[in-house]
Amino acid sequence: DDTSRIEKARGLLFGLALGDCLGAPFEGKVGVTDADIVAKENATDTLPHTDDTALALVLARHLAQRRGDAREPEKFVDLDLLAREFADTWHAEPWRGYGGGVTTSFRLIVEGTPWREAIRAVYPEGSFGNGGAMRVAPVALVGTDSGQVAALARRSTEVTHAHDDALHGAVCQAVATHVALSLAPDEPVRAGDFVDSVRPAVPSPLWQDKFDRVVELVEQRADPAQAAAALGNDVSAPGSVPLALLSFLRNAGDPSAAMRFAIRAGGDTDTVASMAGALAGAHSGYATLPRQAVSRLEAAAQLHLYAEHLA
Ligand code: 8NA
Ligand code: MG
Ligand code: MG
Ligand code: MG
Repeated sequence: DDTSRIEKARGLLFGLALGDCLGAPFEGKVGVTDADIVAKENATDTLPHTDDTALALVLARHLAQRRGDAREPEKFVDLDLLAREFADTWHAEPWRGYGGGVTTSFRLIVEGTPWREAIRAVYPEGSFGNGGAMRVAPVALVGTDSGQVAALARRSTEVTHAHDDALHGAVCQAVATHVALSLAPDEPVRAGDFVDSVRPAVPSPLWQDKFDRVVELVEQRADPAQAAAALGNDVSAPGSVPLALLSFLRNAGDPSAAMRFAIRAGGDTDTVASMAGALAGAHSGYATLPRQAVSRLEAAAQLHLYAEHLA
C-alpha cells in the first residue's frame, strides 16, 4: 500500500545517508566498537554527509524530474545531463571526499570535455571504484522489475565508471535494494533466497563467487573482521558491495546493527555503511532507523522530498 511504499522509500534514502554520515568519521580506523558508533547516533550535532549522499541526491533529483517511463531507460536517465549534474555538484562542493579518479574526470567535464572521454583520462580501462554503487539505490524506487532496475543502474553508473566491475557492483546494489523493497518488513530474510534473486542480474564469475562467500559467511555467523578478510573492505566495487550485502543479511530487521557491522568491518566505512543502510532501510522502513540520528542528517529535508516524489 501507499503508506508502506513511502515508509520504505524514506527508509532507503535515509538509510543511505545515515550510513554515510555515521561511517565517515570511522574511515580507515581499526578497533571501532558498537559503543563508539552508538555515541555518534545519540549525539546532538548535525551529521554532515560525503560524496556518497551528495551524488545519490543528484540521481534522486534526476529520476524525480524525468518524464517518461522506466521501461525506456534511455529516456528516463539522460546520460549527458546526468554527467553534467554530477560534475557540477562536485564543482560546487569538491571537499565532500571524492575519489581521485572522479575528481579528475569531473574537472574535465566542467571544463567541457565530453564525459565519454573524461572518464578514461585517469584509467583508460575505466574506474572500478564503488562510486556508481554508492549512489545507485534510488533507481530501485523507479524500476518495476529487476531488468529495468539493472538497466537504470548501468546508465546511472556509466557516465563516471566504464569498468565492468563498477557496473556489476551498481547493478548488484540496485537489484538487491529492489528485492529488499519487495519484502515485508516483518518477513524473515533468508540469505540464500535473497542472494539467488540478485544473482541473475550479475552474470560474472567473480561476482558469483562473491555471492557464494556471502551466503557462507551468513551461515557461519561471521563477525565484521572475518567478513572484511573474506570479502574486502576497500574503495573498489567488488571489494565493498558484497560486504554491504553481508552487513545487511547478517542483521536483517535491524538497520542500525547492519550499519554498525559495516563500520566495524573497517576500510571504506562511509560507503559500505551507506550501501548496507540503503538495503536495510528499504527492507525495514524509516521508523526502524535511529530517530535521534535521522533528524540530524544535513540533507533531511531533501531526503523527505525525494522519498515522496519517488515513492
Ligand atoms: P574513483 O573512480 O576515483 O575510484 C576510487 C579509487 O579507486 C581511485 O582513486 C583509485 O584508487 C581506485 N581505482 C578505481 N579504478 C581504478 C583502476 N582502473 N585502476 C587502478 N585504481 C583504480 O571514485 P569513486 O567515486 O568510484 O570512489 C568512491 C569512493 O571514494 C567512496 O569510498 C567515496 O566515499 C570516496 N572516498 C573514499 C575514500 C577511501 O579511501 N576510503 C576516501 C575519500 C573518498
Ligand atoms: Mg564518501
Ligand atoms: Mg570516503
Ligand atoms: Mg567511501
